[in-house]
Amino acid sequence: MDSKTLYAKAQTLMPGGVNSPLRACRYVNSEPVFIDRAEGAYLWDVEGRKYIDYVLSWGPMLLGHCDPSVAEAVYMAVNKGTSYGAPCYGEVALAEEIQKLIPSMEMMRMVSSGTEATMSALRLARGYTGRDKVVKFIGNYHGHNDAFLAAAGSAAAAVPGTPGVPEDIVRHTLLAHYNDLDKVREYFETRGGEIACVIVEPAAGNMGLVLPRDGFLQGLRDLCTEYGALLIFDEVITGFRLSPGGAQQRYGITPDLTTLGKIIGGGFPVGCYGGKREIMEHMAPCGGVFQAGTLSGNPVAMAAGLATLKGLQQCDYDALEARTRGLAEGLTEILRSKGQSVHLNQIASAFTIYFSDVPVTNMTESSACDADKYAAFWQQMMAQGIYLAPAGFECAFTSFVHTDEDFEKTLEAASKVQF
Ligand code: HOZ
Repeated sequence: MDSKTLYAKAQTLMPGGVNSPLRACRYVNSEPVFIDRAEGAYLWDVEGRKYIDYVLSWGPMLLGHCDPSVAEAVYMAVNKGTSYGAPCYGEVALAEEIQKLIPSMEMMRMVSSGTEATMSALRLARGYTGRDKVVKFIGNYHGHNDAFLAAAGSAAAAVPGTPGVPEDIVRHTLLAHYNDLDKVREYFETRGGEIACVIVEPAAGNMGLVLPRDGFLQGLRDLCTEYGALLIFDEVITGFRLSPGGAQQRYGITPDLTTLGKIIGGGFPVGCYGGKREIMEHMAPCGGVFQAGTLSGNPVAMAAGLATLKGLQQCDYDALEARTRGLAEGLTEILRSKGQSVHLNQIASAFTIYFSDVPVTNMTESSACDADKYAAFWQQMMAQGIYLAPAGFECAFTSFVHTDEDFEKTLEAASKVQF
């Protein structure tokens, strides 16, 4: 069946024909292609067309699709059963590996998605501090839990007022612009005793890639320490991508709690939250804060995650960063040579090129970008086999298996785009 037929059928079965809104490709005035398979840096759609993949399942496939050691670990795990709902070796091994790479995660809990991880971390922060308020940044996306669907990034930005989220819940969410430390300070000065935590994407990846200004993360750390609130780094995107120890290693700031997602499952549905032992011991059965799940610590996902983290430690992060910068700057130059006003944000193996007259440092600037220009760019790149995120407010990701030839083909495709 071709993508068009599948999409028509899907629309009768699922809202918008998709299981996650962005995939409907409405932000790029288009329709989705249905994927048949993936290997290395490539995707193939159901009609056999091959794409160079810069979405990488929204980040986690840093080793590329179907990495042989991950695949082997998964086959071995599947042969031993797919779910026990009981403790298993894999969850201990993965937790140990995560702790080695992210030492601030002295204890942790495995869950099944990033949404579950942030939701649980928030409950823990509230239970630990006995306070209700959370400071969150406009355009940061922490999954679809009620408390975080206030001025969220990614596709949630398009849902005005977010129907279904009670006002009673979001009144506990205090909003600040990303990089606006003064606003956060004001919140602490006026209601510091009510704030349980500040949650932040240490490099934001859901309003495009937006980097923290010098001093921003340290300022958050200092305010949280001063007022007895917890600092939560949502590293679902940055974890193991910005460096082997994530954004906290790269920026040298230690949060109280960290949330991780898909990458620690090698693409399987996994999340994890963890941090200081003293805080984590407030979770049941040690403490009174509750969270549970049959699929938490799932043996197949744990095996995939462990193989992924072991594989990543063999990789040259500096080399990939330099090559990614070359690609991103090359694309930026090509677009400028076509008269387009664009700005690039890049770090490690992630980047966003904004169709914007000004550099992008927060959601207001990100939302003001020219969405139609991005749509035109996206459509023409797709037609040439370059798979980019179907919205201008997402990141492009590279993997350790993208080749120089892939990058050259991508630049060549961009040079043929017409506006
Ligand atoms: N939340 C993802 C974008 N940052 C999109 C998830 C998906 O559609 O798979």
